[in-house]
Amino acid sequence: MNTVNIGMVGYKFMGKAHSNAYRALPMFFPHSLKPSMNVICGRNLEAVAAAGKQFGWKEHTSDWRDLLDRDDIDLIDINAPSNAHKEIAIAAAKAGKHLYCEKPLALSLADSREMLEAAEKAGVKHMVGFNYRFTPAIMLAKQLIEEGRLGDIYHFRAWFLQDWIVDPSFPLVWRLQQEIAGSGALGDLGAHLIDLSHYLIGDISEVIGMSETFIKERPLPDESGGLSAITGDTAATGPVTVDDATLFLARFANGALGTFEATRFATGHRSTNSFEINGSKGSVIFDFERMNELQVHFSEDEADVQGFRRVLATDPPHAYSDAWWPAGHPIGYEHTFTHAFLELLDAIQKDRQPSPSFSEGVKCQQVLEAVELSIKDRKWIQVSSL
Ligand code: SOE
Repeated sequence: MNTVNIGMVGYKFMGKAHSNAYRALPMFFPHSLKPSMNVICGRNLEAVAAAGKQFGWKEHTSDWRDLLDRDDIDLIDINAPSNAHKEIAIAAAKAGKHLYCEKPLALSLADSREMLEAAEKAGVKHMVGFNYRFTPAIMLAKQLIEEGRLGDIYHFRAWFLQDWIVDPSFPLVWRLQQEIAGSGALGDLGAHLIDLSHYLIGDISEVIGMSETFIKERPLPDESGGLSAITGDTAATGPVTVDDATLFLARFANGALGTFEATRFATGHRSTNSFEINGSKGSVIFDFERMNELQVHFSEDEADVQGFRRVLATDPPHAYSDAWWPAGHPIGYEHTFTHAFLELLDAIQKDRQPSPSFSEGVKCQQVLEAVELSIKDRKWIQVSSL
């Protein structure tokens, strides 16, 4: 087999990002299995037809069940809203399809565990969409930690800041509804930070958090379901049922301390995704707005040149750099998805589980739920108790 036939459920922001990655793969990673973009699926037939044409899919359908019995579908890529993940993933696993599912894996820890169990029972490959792991500068941070070049790790300090809902007239889109999204800033943005902390530092043992919903009522979206609200005299509103911002403290199993901030109310921050790690021998600082760089400080440097310096992760030996552009030419957000799908196709080719798999999705969900419980009960929660 040198082709992986794909059926993709979802066609908006992530559908576009995933389609772009599938298209780039054979051009930049010709040794990989070749993705074949067979069927794109979405509930609105007209809209999914248009997206399919624009993104380059061969066929489209409005019912994801159509994908299950087809022999020309090996992999189901789920990037529909979070409340659709579980049913599709379990049915697809039972039909023997490999799985890629966007984050957060599910609406609850229990649901995510059922998804993992179904995938393991079916013996299919399963991967969760923590695309930021595949940023070369973040991979460099991991390498420095693993090689002991930062020494013992003391602090992980992370923040993911957006501001797209600061305006109170912004409509009540699905991401602001608990029954569809699971949670708000915590599950959408915090999930990425939690996963990066697992990837870089290790397991989180206990957490305590706080959250706020600053705007509690919002206008309903207009018929397009897009980002515009119903306006005029008939304008109706509905309750926001997720967190606008969540902050939490964490203790890692290895003794490091963590602080996490996820908010959609950081006015002026469009999408600032950053972390800083301090160890006994050095520190790193990462900011996704400058995603090709890692700032590093090593205490062993000569005293007169100590301080943070900028390492550009665009050239060999940095990850993936030889596949893209000549030395010094940066890559962008979309490349993280290409790298993630390269990992998935490589895992299918070599008959191994990709990473991050649904197990990492479950692990993240466990921390999300521990944070929510700590907020509800106003106390520290042991992650392993859930
Ligand atoms: C929207 O808040 C969002 O697109 C997230 O859903 C993504 O996972 C994150 O990468 C950027 O922000």
